[in-house]
Amino acid sequence: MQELFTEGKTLILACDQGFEHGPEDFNLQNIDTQYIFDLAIEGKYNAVALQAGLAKHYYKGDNRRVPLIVKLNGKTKFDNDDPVSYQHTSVEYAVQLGASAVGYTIYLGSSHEQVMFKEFAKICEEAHKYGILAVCWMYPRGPAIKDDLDTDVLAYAARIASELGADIVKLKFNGDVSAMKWVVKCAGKTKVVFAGGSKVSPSKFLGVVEQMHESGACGLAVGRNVWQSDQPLKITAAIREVFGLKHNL
Ligand code: FBP
Repeated sequence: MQELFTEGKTLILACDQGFEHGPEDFNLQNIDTQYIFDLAIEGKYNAVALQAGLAKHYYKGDNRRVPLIVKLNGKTKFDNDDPVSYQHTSVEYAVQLGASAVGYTIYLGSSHEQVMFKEFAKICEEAHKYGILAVCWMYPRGPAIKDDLDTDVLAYAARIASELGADIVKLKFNGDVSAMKWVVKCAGKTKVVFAGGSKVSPSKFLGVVEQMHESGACGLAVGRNVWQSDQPLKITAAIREVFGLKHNL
């Protein structure tokens, strides 16, 4: 079985977009969660991140070769002005499903941020009691946020995730390597992974991946730029190379 970290690095294949954005992100091939697991196994990903309902149906047999991150909350694309995303699945159930980690999204800057802070802090406590990790998708969004990619905002997001108890924080990347180095520092001992974003050309994406690596990230939690690609294993090999991981895929 693959481990959640390889030489301190982690590459997570995210597939919670069906919930967050809707099926429009998918096609006839990648809408099949088995396709995502096949990619994760062949691409030697350190984890697949998805909702419990998908894990229940697919996290069995050979698919267990890749560690599982179960998302405990989720919201739709219809709710972005002042977003809130409540916990709808327990840590205990994630553990029963075989999870190595649980994931939770916080919308820093929403008028509901306190609810999400409280839920996530409790999730960290429970996850650590079970001996699994807690991953925070920390997305500044809502009435208090003018620019979600502002360095001070991202640094604040990183810091709060760390102070709440996250083992890994997932952040968006603003393209300024020296600024993002500061953001990574603000996360302290919490490891930083960057989100992939909507699909761009492979060369553009890999240029950003190089900058992400240079910023001190321990990896990526990427979805669309991999599973929407015609050559997902080729792009995976290139990402692995940037992070200094073996890539004889
Ligand atoms: P992508 O690499 O496809 O962008 O996935 C990263 C991710 O964080 C997903 O885990 C999540 O569903 C989505 O982006 C959230 O996107 P948005 O910023 O539109 O809410």
